[in-house]
Amino acid sequence: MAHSVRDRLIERWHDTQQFFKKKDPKRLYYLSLEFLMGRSLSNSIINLGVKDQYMDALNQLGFSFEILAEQEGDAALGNGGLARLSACQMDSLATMDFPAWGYGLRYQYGLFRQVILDGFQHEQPDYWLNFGNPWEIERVHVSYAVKFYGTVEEKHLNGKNCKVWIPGETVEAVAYDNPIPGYGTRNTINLRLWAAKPSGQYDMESFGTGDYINAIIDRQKAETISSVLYPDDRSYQGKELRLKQQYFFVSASVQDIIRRFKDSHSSFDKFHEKVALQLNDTHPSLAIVEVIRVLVDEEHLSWKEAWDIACNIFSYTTHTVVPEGLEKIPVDLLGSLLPRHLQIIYDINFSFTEELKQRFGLDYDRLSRMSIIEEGAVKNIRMANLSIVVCHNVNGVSRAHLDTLKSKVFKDFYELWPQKFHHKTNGITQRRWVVVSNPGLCDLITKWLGTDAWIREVDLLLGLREHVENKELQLEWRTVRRVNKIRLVEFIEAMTGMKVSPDAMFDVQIKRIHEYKRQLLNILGIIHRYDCIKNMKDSERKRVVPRVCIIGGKAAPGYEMAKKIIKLCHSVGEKINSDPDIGDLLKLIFIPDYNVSVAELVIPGSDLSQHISTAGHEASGTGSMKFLINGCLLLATADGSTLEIIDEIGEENMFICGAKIHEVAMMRENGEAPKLPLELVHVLRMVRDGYFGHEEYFKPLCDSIESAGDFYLLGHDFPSYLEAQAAADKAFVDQETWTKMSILSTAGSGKFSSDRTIGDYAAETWGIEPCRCPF
Ligand code: 26W
Repeated sequence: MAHSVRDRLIERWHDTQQFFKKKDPKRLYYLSLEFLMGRSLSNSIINLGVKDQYMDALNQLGFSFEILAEQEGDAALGNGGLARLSACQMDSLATMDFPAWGYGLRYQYGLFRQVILDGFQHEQPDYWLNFGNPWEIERVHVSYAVKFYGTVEEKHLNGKNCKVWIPGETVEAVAYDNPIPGYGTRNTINLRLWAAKPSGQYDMESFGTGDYINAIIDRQKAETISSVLYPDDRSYQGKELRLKQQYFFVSASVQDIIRRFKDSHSSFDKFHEKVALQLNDTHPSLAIVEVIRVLVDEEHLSWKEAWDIACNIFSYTTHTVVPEGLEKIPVDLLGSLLPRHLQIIYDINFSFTEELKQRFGLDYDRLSRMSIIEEGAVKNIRMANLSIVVCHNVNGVSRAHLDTLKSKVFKDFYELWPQKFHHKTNGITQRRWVVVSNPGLCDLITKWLGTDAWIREVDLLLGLREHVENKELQLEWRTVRRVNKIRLVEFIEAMTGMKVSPDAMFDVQIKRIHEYKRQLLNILGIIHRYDCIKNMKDSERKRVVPRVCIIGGKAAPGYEMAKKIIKLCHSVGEKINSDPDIGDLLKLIFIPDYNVSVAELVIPGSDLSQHISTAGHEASGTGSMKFLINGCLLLATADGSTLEIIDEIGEENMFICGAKIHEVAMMRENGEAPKLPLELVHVLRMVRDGYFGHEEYFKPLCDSIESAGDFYLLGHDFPSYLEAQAAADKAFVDQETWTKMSILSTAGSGKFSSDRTIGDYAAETWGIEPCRCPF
């Protein structure tokens, strides 16, 4: 079936590329080291508009589409938020007919599989290409040599002094194309992923030495460049392989882009009118240096010409909130791997610091803060500074994120170039997150709006507000949600062996495990709830709203605290779930190996979802938007994109808790360790006393709150968190009110479509226009 769908995809993909070539519009190239695409089959047949035909054909052959679709594995070439964002944005770019391409790496091993043994996380390799990948087209003839190491020599060529880079190693980049079909359009754009292969050029040199066996082994080593995705989504460790990956993908992409441009242009005069390059965080920021290098050293443009082009074509989006999260590369490492690039970075930094001196005088503190080179015991290149200096546009991913960039992370740069800084609030695609994953709700929305046009024009969802009081809609809404809950009940039983009741409130927190995302706050709240129920009289128990608490997410393999949180979740779950006093009143489930496909199943079946990062730490957050559009209520802190969600659907339709961003800043400045609330002290006592076993192993978790300053302010936020939870219980008892809140959540979610995000980027950052291929 995949191969038959693929034929259709290739046909449209081919027509689209021909059409772009003929029209020669300004194109967007989206550079990202991570794409979390998930499955492709359902998405493809829906976007191609052939779902009914395929379902019929399969039925005739005696297969069920649902069962078949579940056989497909996820393409998990990314970690979390940033990676899923790029996938959603590709869907919007295709659907909105933008002449865009994605570029990335074809990792042989995607994000690790999470296996839980005795409550502990273990990582297993995700060899997703084991049974072949029907969605990619290998382009053996589209390949480029990528150079590493070596030396730079000065040469005198055609009356000019030139720099010539003599590489020490060459690796071949081979293209694998992944068609991305738009919805309701023939346009099918391309996601080109590069794989590393040994280079022919390299062969000759090493085989010449006579050491045949070692030459073969060396050849194989080339392939390691694209072998594995780094599973850490916050810290940079200055690893050589990571830097090689970045440059490998950037160099191949830049060569490809320049070659395509030169196919139809004889000079670079119009390059900036035809090309926009978007950097998804700083991971691809070497592209800036590579473009300058190719234009100066290989195309023989002047430095000024190359510089002007670079400044006009690049834009950068940052996904980071804390300065420590910014990427730094040791100068020595970069200098040995990419000697010519280091020279160019120094040249850029020289002119930049000269400009700074002119503007601010000899303010050495400022100069050292803003310099692209960080001085110190180890000299580093600050990739964010490099990106800001060159890019014409720097975007944050939510309004609150932009405020933080202006006032903290990039304060100095904001003072210098206020006009560069903007935000484009993130979004998610309603095609995958409703049409594919929640067909019941999709049909219901279409029925009540009287059109399915909302799948391309999401603002039409607002029309649901008119019907919110309609009892018939409310009943149908509850029925659809109930069916999704039952599907989730079955999934939970299959994954964990636990039977849970669909009558309970399903309370979900699924995302990467991080201290700042505060899964620990959630678990401590659950212990508190458990303790309360244990101490209740029978008459009181009758009033308890039954809950199924669901937590899922992966911890970076080296992140000890996150791993402890996973274990605590299991230990607490074991205790609660087997306590006969508790029965169906409370269950705690950990869903293993959380990924895109799991999210597609869990989100439509959730009643309440939690987004409770310490205010000021989540740049945006996009999980919340998927829950919102599916009519799941949010329990959240006033952080990242939640602040904008409040504006759209109203605080009265959500459960908001915790310190505000400015309060967090104040408490941290004052350095006061506030007194912990008694309920929290009691709950921590239970953990410390070994109520859930493993007291030594859990000690650092308790210490982080009680003796290490409670950096993430669990103590401060605990009471208001419990209040928000109580408010959710109260609302759930009145199912009619709850249903109305749920309908209003979906109705108000339109702003958080990636179609809106991409529309804003296209108009305000990239300057590209739709280019629609005729049917
Ligand atoms: C390997 C190093 C590394 C470092 C940072 C890999 C990936 C990252 C990302 C920037 C982390 C990330 O995914 N950030 C999230 O980006 C989302 C999309 O903008 C936001 O919604 C989240 O708030 C942000 O945490």
